[in-house]
Amino acid sequence: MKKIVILLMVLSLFACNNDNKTTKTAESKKEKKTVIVPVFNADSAYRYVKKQIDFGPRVPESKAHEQCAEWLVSMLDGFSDTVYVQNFRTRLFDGRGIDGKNIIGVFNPDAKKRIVLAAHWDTRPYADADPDRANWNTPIDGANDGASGVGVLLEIARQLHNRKIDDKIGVDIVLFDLEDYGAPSFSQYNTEDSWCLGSQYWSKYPHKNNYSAYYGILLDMVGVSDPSFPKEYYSQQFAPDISNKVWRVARGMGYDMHFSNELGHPITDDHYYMNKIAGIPTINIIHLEFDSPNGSFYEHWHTLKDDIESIDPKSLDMVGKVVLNVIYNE
Ligand code: AHN
Ligand code: ZN
Repeated sequence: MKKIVILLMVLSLFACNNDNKTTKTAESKKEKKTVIVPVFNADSAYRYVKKQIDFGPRVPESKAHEQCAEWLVSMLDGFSDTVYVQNFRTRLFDGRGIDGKNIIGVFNPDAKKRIVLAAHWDTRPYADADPDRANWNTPIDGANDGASGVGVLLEIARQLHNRKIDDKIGVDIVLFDLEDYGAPSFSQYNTEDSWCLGSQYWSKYPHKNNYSAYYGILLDMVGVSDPSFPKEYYSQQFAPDISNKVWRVARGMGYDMHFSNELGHPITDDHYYMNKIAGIPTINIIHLEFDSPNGSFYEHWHTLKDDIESIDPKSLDMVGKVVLNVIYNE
């Protein structure tokens, strides 16, 4: 775990082509940036996913939720320059008041150009998509739905700690709470704005006054085998340049089978509110299936089978490597 292999990459993305002169000038040399991108460790990310699941379902206000929060804070504290714990109180779909906790790790706090990386760390209290209705009120492990994105981001945090990113780039890792407590499908409650309560709160009241970022990347359900990441609809609406850039990098790395240029369905996820309320152009890297019976989500979504068996370290690796490549080449 202490050993880090360094990969040398030459960035050609921003190389300018409008120079037809045969002599190389100092100017044209400057346009090529040599960047060292640290190597994402899939085993480490996988352990971070497993660790979360071992706490039990992280349902807000439960013991497992509290213990997991403590662990996440200590991890980000070890990796980042500053950790913010944003405690907030909000309302659930049924009007009940509930406490939540967004956890934010900040790298290079003084950099003006910032990138925000996000995932949700809470898990759904209802397995309301389970084939067995007796399970509908049972909380889920959320291995893919929640833990996968957080596991990748923790490994990215570890890499950011080991190899400092350019001083001009600030990175904020935001772990949202209360993403997955939306109105159950078996209830009569209105689902509108009942999801993503942590990101709605943070988008209204960011951890720092006047906070903004150049762009954001949300990771949701990035852990299944042979994933398909079409360009999610809202990402393409709100942040087409970011979406296109990330997909270009991914496809350039040989992941074109997984990062297709197809347009995916709109998903009301944390990035929606980051775009709508905070005004940060944010994309969602989310596994979506066109022929899925449950509205484009993966087969074990919101069922008791969203457990560690659903997680393939190769997928965590792919997503982690793409995000690291994007941010270190910024
Ligand atoms: C809707 O189902 C509208 N939003 C769900 C977003 C989500 C739930 N992502 C993970 N779990
Ligand atoms: Zn969910």
